Amino acid sequence: MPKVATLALGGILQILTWAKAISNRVAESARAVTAGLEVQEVRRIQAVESAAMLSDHRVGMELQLHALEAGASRFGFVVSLGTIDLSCTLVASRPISPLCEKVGVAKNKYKKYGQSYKKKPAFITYLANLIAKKMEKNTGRLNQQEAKQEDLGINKSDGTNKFLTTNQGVKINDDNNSLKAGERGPSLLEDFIFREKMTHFDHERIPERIVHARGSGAHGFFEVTNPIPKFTKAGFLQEMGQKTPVFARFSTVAGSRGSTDLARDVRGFSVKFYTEEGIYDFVGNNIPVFFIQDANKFPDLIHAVKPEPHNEIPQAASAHDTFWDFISLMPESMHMVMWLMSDRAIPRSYRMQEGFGVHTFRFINEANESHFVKIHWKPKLGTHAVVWDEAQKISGRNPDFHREDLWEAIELGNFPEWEMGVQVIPEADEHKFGFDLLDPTKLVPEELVPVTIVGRMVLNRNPDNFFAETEQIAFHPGHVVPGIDFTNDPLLQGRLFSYTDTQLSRLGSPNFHEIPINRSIAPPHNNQRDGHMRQEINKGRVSYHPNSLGGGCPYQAMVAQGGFSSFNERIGAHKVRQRSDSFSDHFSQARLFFVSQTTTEQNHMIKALRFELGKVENAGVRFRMLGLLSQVNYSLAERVAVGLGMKVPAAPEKPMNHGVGADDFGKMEPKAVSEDIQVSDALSMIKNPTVTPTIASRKIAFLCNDGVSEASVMGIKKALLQQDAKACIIAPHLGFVATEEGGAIPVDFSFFTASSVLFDAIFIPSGSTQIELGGNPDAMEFINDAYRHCKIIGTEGDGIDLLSAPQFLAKGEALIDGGIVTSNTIGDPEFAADFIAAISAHRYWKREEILNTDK
Ligand code: HDE
Repeated sequence: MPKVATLALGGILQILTWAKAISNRVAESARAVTAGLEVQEVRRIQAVESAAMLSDHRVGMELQLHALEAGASRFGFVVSLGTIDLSCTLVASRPISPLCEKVGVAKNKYKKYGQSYKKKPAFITYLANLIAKKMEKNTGRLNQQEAKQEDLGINKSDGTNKFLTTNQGVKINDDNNSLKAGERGPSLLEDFIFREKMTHFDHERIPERIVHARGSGAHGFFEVTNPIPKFTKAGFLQEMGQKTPVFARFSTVAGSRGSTDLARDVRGFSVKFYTEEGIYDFVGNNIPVFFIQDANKFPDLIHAVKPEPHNEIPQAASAHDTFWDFISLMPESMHMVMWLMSDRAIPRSYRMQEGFGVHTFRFINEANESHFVKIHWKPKLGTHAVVWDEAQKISGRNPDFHREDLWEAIELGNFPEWEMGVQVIPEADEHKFGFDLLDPTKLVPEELVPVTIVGRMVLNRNPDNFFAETEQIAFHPGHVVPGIDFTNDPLLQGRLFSYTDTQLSRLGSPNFHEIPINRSIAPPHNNQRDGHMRQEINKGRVSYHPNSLGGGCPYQAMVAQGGFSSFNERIGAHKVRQRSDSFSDHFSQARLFFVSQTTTEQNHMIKALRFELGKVENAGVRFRMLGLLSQVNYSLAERVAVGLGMKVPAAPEKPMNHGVGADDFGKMEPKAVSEDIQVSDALSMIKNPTVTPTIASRKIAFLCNDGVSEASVMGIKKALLQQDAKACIIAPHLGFVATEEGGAIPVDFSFFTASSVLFDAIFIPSGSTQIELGGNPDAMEFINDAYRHCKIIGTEGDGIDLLSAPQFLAKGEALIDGGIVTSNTIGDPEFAADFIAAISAHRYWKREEILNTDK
């Protein structure tokens, strides 16, 4: 919480305590203040230094304003009105240079507003305006990073110290009983308080997003670290250090709003940039390609993956017949399917996933030159995943795992961060590659066109209200600013229609741009009018263009004035309903992805396919899928087939491609094109595990029994905390565990409420009684799961004995591996360092060679 500015009145008065906030009306009316000044808080001062001093200033006063620190955007003043003394915190939309100014307030002004309570809002407004005018002279550049928070402040409300009222502002005396005819009689229709409350409740839900219903978001900022005016004139990418407020939302695709975070699915990765030139929405995924090439197939794809319509099963899962039936007839999906079967589809955290714009966009510079561009986000914590068995268990243990992780990280100050990068391709190179840049089932390998980092995004503030912000935010790939433009990718073109359309039924009105979280900080002015829930009060008689009665306002902007003008692309073509032949290589990049993975990652993909196809009941669908997989990589198909107890067909079922018009059936089969590259390490998470190895924000479970060594617990806990990791004490019971030394350590979770899958690593401290945990099945499951999921296990002193407890894993001989870090002594600094280094590598994947009997 930023500090509330302390002020003085006449240089003498000091605020000692803040108390009850006064009516919202004061803040509301005062917020209309100009020059970027907004009254954020108005409080009644409970005590002042001396009542006598105050009385001197009751009529006619001199305010002395103090800005606390250089660059602060928050300051305040105190004013004494009649018997109530008010402090006012003002928020400026720009940093204030250290300010200590005297503002004289004439007696007659105070008299004009009088001492009546009702007129106080007006007086506050008057004062704030006065200050605003003074400030206009000595304020710096707009503090863009805060601009959206200040804008949202307009709509924030807080019931603290307020009366309960109806929506019409009438104070409610009894919110517990409805109006009845007699104590035991029927309820009365007259009860407007009950009817209003119940009606509002009855309409609290809105339709969830048709896709990406499940998600979570946060506020933050984007900062330019490498301006790129050479490629784009987009205002927010021009200057080093320039900051733009953002709101990011991450989501799964198929599940409904209450579904688990850990579904095997693509993750949505959306960022709303509140730029000075209007809203720019980045609406991407954590996977750089998509299932289909033409938007017209999107409803089919989504119908196929959503729960089956007759029984609405399964929720948030692609492992069912209709999904794989569709895929088995659409070879264009094979590249995306490879990604979906990889661990990319089960991220460890929203904070540890990449983001991709998928489509090729255009950047347009001041000279109106166009470059093709692919946008990437690279997480500072590296790209990490969980394993499938773990994902399924997390779904039961904590379906809000990703949501909670994002929330907690921000609350604890571990602000998630990504670098934004671009792959820029000159117009002249459009046809240089074996694939078509307009084909959204293809990526541009980073080895061919490297990613240039242009800035970073930091998420540093949780929303105040999930519904108002995360649920009501409306993204649209068509929300662009001058300098960013579209290509003819047919998937993108269809999206440009769909996103506004969907908001009309989801948010219920064409005025969804007025919802605070969607509102641009560059205020809109146009002739659009009316509609459900219109907030803006457009003045004047003119709502058309051109006009003379309104002086021609609002007027059009020339390109030089920042007016958006679409890129002047030359198009000379026949009107056709047809797929370009250049889109027909469906297997090369799918193969590139598979062969670029490490053996561990390939094994995970094979298991995922066995799981997914194993859930498919129709043998024909499985068979067709094996046929398509054999076109990607024969050994992949063979190993999947073993798991299904089937044989790979000698040739795939023909025609393979059913995603064609009736007259083209059998004529648009997949074609192989010469491959641009054989292997791309950038596609593997394990080959690119972490940007900088770190354990920051990782959670380590300390398995403790009564009698645990306090020295052992505290020593390692301290070492982990120093690296910004989180240590949680898990014990057979809540409360405290008694220590060997005679002390007590507070317990965070019992074995009953926690589980290994919710942690990144485990530590078994020393202690003579630790061995007894071997008799606790929950504790044993904890260790077994950590071992099975290749997590790092650290232990010292007596803790080591627990690893050889008979209950721990059948494969006793395989116990000690590079992922198990031990020390015979307590407090060995080398042990702590080794343990930390091992955790920062995320997992000890080699252990799978022992666990994975099927190679
Ligand atoms: Fe979306 N998509 N999509 N999509 N999409 C929606 O818009 C759609 C596609 C993506 O956090 C919807 O507001 C079509 C690709 C994200 O609020 C809807 C097609 C990519 C989000 C819609 C696609 C995405 C959505 C549902 C094929 C990655 C969540 C609710 C032509 C580049 C945004 C909404 C958020 C949401 C349509 C394909 C990303 C229905 C027609 C490709 C991240 O309008």
